[in-house]
Parts: sequence; structure tokens; C-alpha cells
Amino acid sequence: MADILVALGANLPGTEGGPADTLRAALRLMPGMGIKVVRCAPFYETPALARYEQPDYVNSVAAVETALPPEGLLAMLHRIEGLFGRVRRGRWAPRVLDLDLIDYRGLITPGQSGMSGVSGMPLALPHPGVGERGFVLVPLRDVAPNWRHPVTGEGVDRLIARLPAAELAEIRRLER
Ligand code: A4P
Ligand code: MG
Repeated sequence: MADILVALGANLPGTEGGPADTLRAALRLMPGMGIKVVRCAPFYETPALARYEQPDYVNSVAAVETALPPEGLLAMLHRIEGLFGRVRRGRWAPRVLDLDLIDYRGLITPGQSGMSGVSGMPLALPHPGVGERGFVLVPLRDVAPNWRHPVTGEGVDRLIARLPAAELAEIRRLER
């Protein structure tokens, strides 16, 4: 059962090369940090959802298993981001690596409807906005086709069907 989901995103080159190289390197690192990658979706190139012009993202979603509790897992994900030189420059700024905890066994935290964009914000689960973002939902469906939004109960297919066709058309699967 794929019940812990981590979204990966990158849109700046880093020490490993381009965004796809960074994502691959991050996935390789996880097992050594107590995060077993059970399955990973293909990589997708997606236009940046941003307030200003920035490079396209490479996005994916991994189903993982871990003994870490949710806060411990998020802290570990932040550590991995740090290893790749992630600098927090503000909400929606371009980044070398973004690892978001999308769902942890259906857990719903009180602040989940709020925005997470402030550094040091408490854990928000499910990740705010997951239900409306093609760049998360499309790879999420690859690894967890039966996933339902923990708050609304809507299935991933239905959430994707609601997205604008123009947005979906711009999510391009990359060869690995
Ligand atoms: N935080 C709380 N809950 C969580 C959680 N479940 N997962 C806190 C991850 N982080 C969580 O995160 C901000 C704060 O949220 C941290 O203190 C963390 O502890 P951040 O990664 O520093 O900031 P952010 O990612 O810029 O903010 P935010 O609001 O999480 O943005 P998103 O939602 O991650 O969006 N366009 C495309 N095409 N693809 C993308 O991947 N990503 C973003 C970032 C914007 N546009 C994009 C993409
Ligand atoms: Mg993030």
C-alpha cells in the first residue's frame, strides 16, 4: 500500500547537473537516510506555477516507506534538500530541489488548509494545494492510482479530470 507520498521538484541546475539529475541523486540518497523508495513515477517537465518567469520544473512523486514519524520525515527531506544546496529564497522561488511531504498515511493536521510557504511552518498534511496541482497529481497517479485526497475523499482521477485541459497538455513526460 503506497501510503506515504513525497513530491520531488527542481528547476535550477545543481551540483549533480540538471534538475532530472538532482532528482535521481536525491532518490538514490533516500535509502541511506531511512527512507525506502517503494516506487517512483516517471519524471515530467512542467511549466512553473509562479508569480514571475522562471525555468520549467522537473517533477515526480515517490511512494516511500519509513519508520520516521511525519515531522522526522519532513526534517530528513529538508536535510536532503540542504545537501543539494537548496537555499530558501521565499515562497515559489526557483529551487535546486524541493521535497514536499504530500500524504502521510492519510493524516490530516489542523493547519492543512493554510499556506505552508513560510520557513519553519508547522507540518501541513496533506500538502496544501495537492488537489489542484497537475504537476503533483499526474505523477501521483502513476504511483498511487487509487489515492484519495484525505480531506475531500476525492480520487486522483477525478481531481485530474477537473484540471484545465491546457494545463494537462503542458505536463510532458520525460524519457529516463
Ligand atoms: N511545510 C509544512 N508542511 C509541509 C509539507 N507537508 N511538505 C513547511 C513540505 N513542507 C512543509 O516550504 C515552506 C515551509 O513549509 C517549510 O518551512 C516546511 O517546513 P518550502 O519548501 O521552504 O517552500 P516552498 O516550497 O516555496 O513553499 P510551498 O508553499 O510549500 O510551495 P510549494 O507548494 O512547494 O510550491 N511549479 C511547478 N511546475 N512544479 C513545482 O514543483 N513548486 C512550487 C513550490 C511552485 N511552483 C511549482 C512547483
Ligand atoms: Mg517545499
